[in-house]
Amino acid sequence: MSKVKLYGESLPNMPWQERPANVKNAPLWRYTENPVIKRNPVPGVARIFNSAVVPVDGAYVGVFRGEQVNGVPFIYFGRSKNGIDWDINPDKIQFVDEDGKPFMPQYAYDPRFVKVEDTYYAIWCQDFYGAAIGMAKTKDFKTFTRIENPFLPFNRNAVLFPRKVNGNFMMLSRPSDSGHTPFGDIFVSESPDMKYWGCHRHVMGRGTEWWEGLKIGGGAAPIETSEGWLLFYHGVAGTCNGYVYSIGGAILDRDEPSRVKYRCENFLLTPEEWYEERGFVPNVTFPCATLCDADTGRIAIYYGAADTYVAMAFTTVDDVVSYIKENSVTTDADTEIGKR
Ligand code: BMA
Repeated sequence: MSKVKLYGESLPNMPWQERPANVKNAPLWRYTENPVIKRNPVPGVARIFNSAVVPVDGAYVGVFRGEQVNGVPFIYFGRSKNGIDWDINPDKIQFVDEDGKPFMPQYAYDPRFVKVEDTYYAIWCQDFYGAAIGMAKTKDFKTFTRIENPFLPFNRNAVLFPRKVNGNFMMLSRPSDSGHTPFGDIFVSESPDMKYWGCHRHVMGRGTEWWEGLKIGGGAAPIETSEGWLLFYHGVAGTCNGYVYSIGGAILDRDEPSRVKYRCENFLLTPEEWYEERGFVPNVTFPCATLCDADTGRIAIYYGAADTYVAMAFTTVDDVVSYIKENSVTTDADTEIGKR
């Protein structure tokens, strides 16, 4: 039983490895068999990375960023019994619009997948006169019904909360430019109906620390704990040799998620292994999903590695929350309500 309460379901069969003896001080440890999805995983798809999974009926399903052999990314669907070995459908997801007509974005990438009430929502980046957020919902993983774009361009990173807060759906996002964006803060927006979004609040800005000094963006769906919403996000350093993407951690107020309670000044994980340092884009660790077991406090993080692979890392709610709290540095822009 963990000291920090993790709200959610029991997942006794979730992927898991105990902390290795040689990882003493780090808050996360990598799966020893990484990467879990390797190159050329499906005919016509060169790389799968930055992808998201959810538990369903004792097994797992996921939405995957599949970079086709012509370089264009689309969203693919997959299933797994154990959360590690994935059977990915070779045909990209064919969305329908709310009238049931086929819908296919020009491209689609970095999907998140979040269950809210009885519906699963996929959220990704697509073209809408520039990079913007696309969304779809499903209940059966057969029909994915596109929901109209929640936000104006440009925005490439959106993450839904797993439940309503104060009666409204909540979504984190990171307004940007349409390119490789050398700036960016995380905001939160509310919606009563998943259609109209407003009450925008600033959550947190790029960090004062070098590893996240250029920009930040949402990662996995926030995890509800007794300390607040545990958020794994990405932070980017701009080096003379390109961007470096690390995984960061923060804890948001449960009732007012635009207030950051704790924010870890250290990265939780940064590119160190060959599959993180070497690939289509070197030096990228990009979290998009977690699996959690409310009984034990175990957390598995799925992250994209070097824009080429899917990798996993583990922690427990006690380990990661205490690490974030012990190393927390917040600014006024973090702790304020974020309304001007
Ligand atoms: C970001 C996004 C991610 C990608 C990262 C590193 O801007 O496009 O999909 O993983 O860059 O290339």
